[in-house]
Amino acid sequence: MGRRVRPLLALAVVGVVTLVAVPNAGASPTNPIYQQKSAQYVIGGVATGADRNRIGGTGAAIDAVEDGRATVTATPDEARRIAGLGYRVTRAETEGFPAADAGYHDYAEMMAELDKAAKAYPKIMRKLSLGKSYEGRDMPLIKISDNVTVDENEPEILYDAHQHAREHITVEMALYLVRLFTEGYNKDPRITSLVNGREIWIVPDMNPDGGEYDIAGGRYHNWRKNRQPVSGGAFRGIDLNRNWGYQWGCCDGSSPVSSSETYRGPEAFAAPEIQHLRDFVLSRRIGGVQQIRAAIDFHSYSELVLWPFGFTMRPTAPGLGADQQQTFAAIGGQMAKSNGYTPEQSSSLYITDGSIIDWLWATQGVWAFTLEMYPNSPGKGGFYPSASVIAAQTARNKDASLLLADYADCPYRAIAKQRQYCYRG
Ligand code: 0X9
Ligand code: CA
Ligand code: CA
Ligand code: CA
Ligand code: ZN
Repeated sequence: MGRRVRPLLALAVVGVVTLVAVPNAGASPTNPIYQQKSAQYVIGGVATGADRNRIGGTGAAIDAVEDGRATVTATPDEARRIAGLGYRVTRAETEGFPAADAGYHDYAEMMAELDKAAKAYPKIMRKLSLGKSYEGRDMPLIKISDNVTVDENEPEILYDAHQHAREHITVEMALYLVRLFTEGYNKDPRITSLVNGREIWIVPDMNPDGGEYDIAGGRYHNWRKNRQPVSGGAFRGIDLNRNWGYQWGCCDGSSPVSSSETYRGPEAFAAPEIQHLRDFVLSRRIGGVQQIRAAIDFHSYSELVLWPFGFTMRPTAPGLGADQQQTFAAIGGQMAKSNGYTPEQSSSLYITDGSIIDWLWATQGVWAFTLEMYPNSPGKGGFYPSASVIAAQTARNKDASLLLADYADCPYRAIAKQRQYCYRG
């Protein structure tokens, strides 16, 4: 498949030229300042490399230097120390998305929209909490179903978005699904029957800290990972989609180096955001039976439908036999037909170890897909497509999303083996 553009990681790393990574001198992993909440500050009077080193020496992360001003991410103590060195320190205004992209939802706007929907559709929608991100942001968990307060015996499906900070269009996708299932209920018969016959879980924002950091100061920072300090505070961020605990770090599909874009973390499930989704999924295992049958993990960009495994190029592996592989390929192919994406096993893109879909499938038997959304080339905006495409590019995945929800009762229907696998007895 070499003809295809492979925008994903390779192109991602060249983005911010002004970025200066300053390793943190006297940082200690037990230093209590790392327990404090970080924020962005603007530092005035930053002219020379010596200025940057002095500022970096406090432990603050220098995000960018422009026109004599540095934007840093710092704890309150670090900010005080920078001020103590004689620099002018102000809190960076949180301006949300750049004005031209105001159509995207920042964290506060996302929360407001979810609260509004939960209030408007209390019979079929609940807004719960998955847990808190590293910096303490609430991670919403949405349930949509008839009799929503009751755990009914209905196939469950999970949609999660935004493991990667700069992939903001995936949050829009999750919000689209919330609107689709709520506003379409008792209007569109297909939606009505899915809301009645399934329990739908939506996690719109797996990486709220990274997402807010990526737009801090009204500029994009080309950020991918979460924001927890690693290597004793020298760097920040674990790649959440390399931190899952199945074949973690096995196969050169992630990096052991903490400054890397694909840093897998010091151990599997080191990121609190990933722990929370893992614990939720495990909590859906009832009487030894995982209730979640299917999942879509939304990413951008490349316009792909991907299925397990990512850790090996082999189409089958222990736990993924020929029938399962064919079922993945059949459903993936149908989804791709509906949205015009390219369907393939996830490793045909590149090997990834510690990804969510490998864990969901191998340890929970969840039919898990990754969708890489719009665009399919860096020329169309890469990770930052114009807000004007949101409506079309989220609606484009309506059928793929509904199709998988529909299959959740018995995915083997896709290869006509439902008798063999689903209705024995
Ligand atoms: O590298 C990733 O995590 C995904 N691409 S992205 O540019 N959005 O970062 C692809 C993941 C595909 N592989 C698996 N899901 N295993
Ligand atoms: Ca907005
Ligand atoms: Ca129900
Ligand atoms: Ca249930
Ligand atoms: Zn991604």
